[in-house]
Amino acid sequence: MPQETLPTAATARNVLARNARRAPVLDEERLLELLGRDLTLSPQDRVNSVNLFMLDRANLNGYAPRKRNGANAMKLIIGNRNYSSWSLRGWLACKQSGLHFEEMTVPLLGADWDVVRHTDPFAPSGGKVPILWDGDGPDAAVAWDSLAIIDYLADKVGRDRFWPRSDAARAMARSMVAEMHSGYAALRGQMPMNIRRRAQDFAITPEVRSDIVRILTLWAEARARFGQGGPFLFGTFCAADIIYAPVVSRFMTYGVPVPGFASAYMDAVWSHDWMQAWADAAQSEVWTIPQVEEVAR
Ligand SMILES: N[C@@H](CCC(=O)N[C@@H](CS)C(=O)NCC(=O)O)C(=O)O
Repeated sequence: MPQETLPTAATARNVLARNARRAPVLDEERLLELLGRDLTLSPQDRVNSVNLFMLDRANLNGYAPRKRNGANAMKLIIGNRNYSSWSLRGWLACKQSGLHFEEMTVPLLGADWDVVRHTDPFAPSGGKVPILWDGDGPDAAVAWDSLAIIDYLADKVGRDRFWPRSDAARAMARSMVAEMHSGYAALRGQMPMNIRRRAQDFAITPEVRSDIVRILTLWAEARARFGQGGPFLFGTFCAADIIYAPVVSRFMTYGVPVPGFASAYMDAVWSHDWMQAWADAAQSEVWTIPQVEEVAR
């Protein structure tokens, strides 16, 4: 796994800054031409360019989703798969919806991030990912924030795809999701998601320990009361599993010791096809975020 940091040299960022506003459409041919003419690129730079290009094609010059079977495809903008836990949740939510969507990955906190985050596609969220664009032109629907994306998609395809049917199970699932979304500050801050990494002898602080205990307690209760129909928190894969999936990854990265039932649950999440696909893609990403890597040392 490459550990080098993103280059600070002017790369595709400058190309976009110079041309995106002037050119009505910065298409692939034009971008490659500009890159070839103006810049000497390292392999790392090329990856950034491709991603900026993908973004450009989708949105930089106005939102223009491609059609599939006559219907507009939704577009999900996500950050680095290795690090962006909220992106993982938004992406899993799109998978769970069963709807077709296109995805665009932007490397967070890299040399280009400060430029990219101020472009139009990021305006609704104020420069954060994930963002889901659905539709065309001024009437396009846009949902940002992972929980809003879950709610938006559940409204679109039916609540049962995302939430347990019984009132008792659903009330608990919704509460667990809300709690993850608004809480666990210590765990989120001190154990950032880093899918590729396996930390040795990671020191768990008392604040993180109490977040972990709370999460394990909730997992245990959900599994015991509502988990009969399958290996996930409420039996079948649902919004609660989507929201806790990055926690599974964190527990693995930082070597958190867990009881057997939690280990079995984590195995189920980790071996889910979508998680495997996400983790594989995270493995092949070349970007690193040094401040997150530092935490695991
Ligand atoms: N509450 C939001 C959080 C979104 C968020 O903080 N995303 C992070 C990536 S995981 C981000 O965009 N960070 C880049 C930045 O703030 O510059 C959600 O649920 O989606």
